[in-house]
Amino acid sequence: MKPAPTKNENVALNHARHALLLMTERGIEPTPVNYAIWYHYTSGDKKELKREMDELLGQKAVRITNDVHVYLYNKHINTRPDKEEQAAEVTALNTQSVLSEIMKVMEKFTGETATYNQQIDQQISGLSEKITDPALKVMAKEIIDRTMAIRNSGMELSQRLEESKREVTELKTNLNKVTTESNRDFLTGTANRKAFEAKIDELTAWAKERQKDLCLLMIDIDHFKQFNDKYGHLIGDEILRKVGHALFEGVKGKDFVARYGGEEFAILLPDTGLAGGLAVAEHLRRNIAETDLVRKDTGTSLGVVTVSVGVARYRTDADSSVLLISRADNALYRSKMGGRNRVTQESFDAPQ
Ligand code: GH3
Ligand code: MG
Ligand code: MG
Repeated sequence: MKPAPTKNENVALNHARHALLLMTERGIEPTPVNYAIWYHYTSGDKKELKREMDELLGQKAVRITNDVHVYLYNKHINTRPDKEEQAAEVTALNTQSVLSEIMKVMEKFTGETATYNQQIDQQISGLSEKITDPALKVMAKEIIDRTMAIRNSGMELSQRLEESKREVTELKTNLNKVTTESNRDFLTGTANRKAFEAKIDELTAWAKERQKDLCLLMIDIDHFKQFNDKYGHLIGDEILRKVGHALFEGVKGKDFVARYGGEEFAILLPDTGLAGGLAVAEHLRRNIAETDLVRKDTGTSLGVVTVSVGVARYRTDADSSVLLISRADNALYRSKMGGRNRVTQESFDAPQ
């Protein structure tokens, strides 16, 4: 049995944990020098260091860089009188790479079976001798203790690692699945409205930042209500699926097809100007209008559906997702007013 940690060891361990927490919160690199500063800061045993750090933390604009840590280390912790020796100590401490040695110990531990107990004991005793800084000793001790506990539990660490690896992979797969499902329209299999809202914000920001072209197509099935009335909602759904499929198949990989709502779709075309957007829209419109829809169950013809399209281009100087959608919507409305089954581009005198 391992002796229980003494009260002092427990206190030191708490300081160590607190120090690591503060460093993580502030995104401070976990080098031994940086760690030493934060360990002494949390333990409060170097009053001047604590006072100076509190002052720095009070000034929001000051970033506590590695250089600031080295400055504080040399001023409050490094006891070597000579500047060159001081620098040597900082370098030695940071390149000694205590943590990577600990990782080596753990790797050894996972890799071998027959001789590993003996090897690990040797490594650990060698390692303990090398670490002189009290703060690092505490950190190393915690890791070594954990390693020993796993060893003493009699469980194969490699087996446990394999198990957790499997769990992590499984979790990732599930997470991906859930994310994909929540972004997809269940009926047509295209992206849904929620995913569209996110994508249009992402692409307008991208176009603005890189000064790139971006086009939006708003597409609405013509007289769809009549189809539903004539054939019923189930056939209506089948047609919606077919139109969604035709749109998806009719564009390139980086283009984004979404069901905007009801019998309306939206397509985002990155790297595409107004002329390109109009060409894609016309190609999709014609393709749909020329396709004879065949009923899946009976194989009989349902005739054709047509779509009306509105096309707008994102203006990188002064524009927004909302304005872009509204211009494409206006253009779509004019396609309907003009007789349907047509493509209309945004009107340049439309309100910005
Ligand atoms: P317009 O050419 O002016 O667009 O005429 P429309 O009949 O397509 O337009 P309207 O807005 O009057 O009707 C849209 C119809 O789309 C009404 C609704 O029943 C149908 N619809 C919307 N969502 C679905 C769906 O998920 N499944 C089915 N089967 N029909 C839907
Ligand atoms: Mg319609
Ligand atoms: Mg509609």
